[in-house]
Amino acid sequence: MSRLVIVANRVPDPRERGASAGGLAVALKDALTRREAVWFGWSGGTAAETATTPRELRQGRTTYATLDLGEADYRHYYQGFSNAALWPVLHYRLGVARFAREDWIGYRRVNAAFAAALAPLLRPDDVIWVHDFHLFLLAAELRALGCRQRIGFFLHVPFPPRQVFLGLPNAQAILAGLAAVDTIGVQTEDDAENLRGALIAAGEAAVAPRVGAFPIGIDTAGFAALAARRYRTKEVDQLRASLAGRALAIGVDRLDYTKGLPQRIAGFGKLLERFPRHRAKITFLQVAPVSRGDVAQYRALRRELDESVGRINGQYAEPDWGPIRYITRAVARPTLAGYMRLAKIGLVTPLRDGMNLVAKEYVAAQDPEAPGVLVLSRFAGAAGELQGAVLVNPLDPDDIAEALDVALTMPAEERLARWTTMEAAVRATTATSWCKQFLAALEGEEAAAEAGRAGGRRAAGRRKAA
Ligand code: GDG
Repeated sequence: MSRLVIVANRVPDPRERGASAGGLAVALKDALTRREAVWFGWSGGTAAETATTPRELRQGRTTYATLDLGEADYRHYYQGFSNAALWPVLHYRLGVARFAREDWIGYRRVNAAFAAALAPLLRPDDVIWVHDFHLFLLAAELRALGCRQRIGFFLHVPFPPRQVFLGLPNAQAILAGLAAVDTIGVQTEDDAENLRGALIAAGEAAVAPRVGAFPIGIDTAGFAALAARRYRTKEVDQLRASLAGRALAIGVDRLDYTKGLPQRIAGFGKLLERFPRHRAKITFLQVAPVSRGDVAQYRALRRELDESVGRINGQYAEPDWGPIRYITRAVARPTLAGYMRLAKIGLVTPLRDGMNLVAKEYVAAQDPEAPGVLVLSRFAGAAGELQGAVLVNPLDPDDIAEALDVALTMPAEERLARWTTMEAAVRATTATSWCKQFLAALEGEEAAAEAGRAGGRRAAGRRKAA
């Protein structure tokens, strides 16, 4: 089997295991244990200049190869073009995006620098899988250096309608860069349609047939087992005791303006205002670890949330009950799994999301005897698969309040019926199946040809022996 080369903006630290492992590392775990692999990308650290030679660390069958980013590259490539321009535009928020020509130049420079540092590590039969919007141009840069390996690209976030994407300065150049990719994966059919439309509009119609939907999943069985195990631990017992018999609703999101947090808090406030019978009967726990805390928009979001949580708590709290608990630190993954199992409601209301793994984790974490209710944004990729959720428009706090009321009063049989369909869906599409499907599409022809060649060699061997 040929070697797999994963390229992503961030490379996980292989020394940090277990509790802190998350995201892509969990999703790729299976693929990385099956074959020889390299994981290449940014170390997370900065230096005066972007490094030209990666630091390598080998663990098991994977070599982790990382580069520090130069200070200016960090500002222009990462904070600038990736986070301040591409991230909002890909989430349909053209108006929030901030463009600067220097950021685009920095983005191109880092994509080229990554390609130049990666190329010498490559073997002719490697298969390269590039992840996410930070590295739209990497494949084209590798091709310019003469790389002929198969290259796949997967976009974890949504792809907006072409009219929105083409509003991004340099959109044309990004789409042209995708012509260097053999298989282009996105989360949903809608994203695939949007990307094909943008490619056609940009004069890259020949690339459109290479785009396909590959919805990502989680390690469903593993997360379910973790939640069941962690349900009876000190941390979860403490939370349970503090609720004093009240229902728990939980939200878990990086603190990001695409996750719909202000609207969600407002929705919870509306529930207490419009449905007074739930007052002092439900507690909402929002876990929102700060990410990208050095970007102005994220600081503003934090201030807004501090204020609205404070206002609602001030208005409705009783001496022995506070409506909202809001934590801006990360919670360890096993504890989070236990909290999700304890929660009667999973409140997942992003304004836009490529998939949203929290929705799937909440479903996997439930007690099959008494599952909770998922309240889910229609604009999360996961909504396509999780039709058993109570779907809401995340921009409408009244809709969220009504959905919470429906969830709190839902009969047990309906809860079970809805959860059963969702659990089947999260078991059908897992992290492992996502990986396999994408790699099969990427390596399809190659693998089939190799099998054919091997078959031919075996037949020739038999003829010789005969
Ligand atoms: C991007 C796309 C797509 C969150 N808080 C804590 C914590 N988390 C974990 C969750 C979940 C992960 O982080 C977040 O994944 P999401 O999918 O919800 O969202 P993004 O980070 O925006 O991911 C998204 C995803 O890529 C995969 O393709 O689904 O649409 O935007 O696993 O549980 N984990 C721990 N503590 C926390 O406080 N341990």
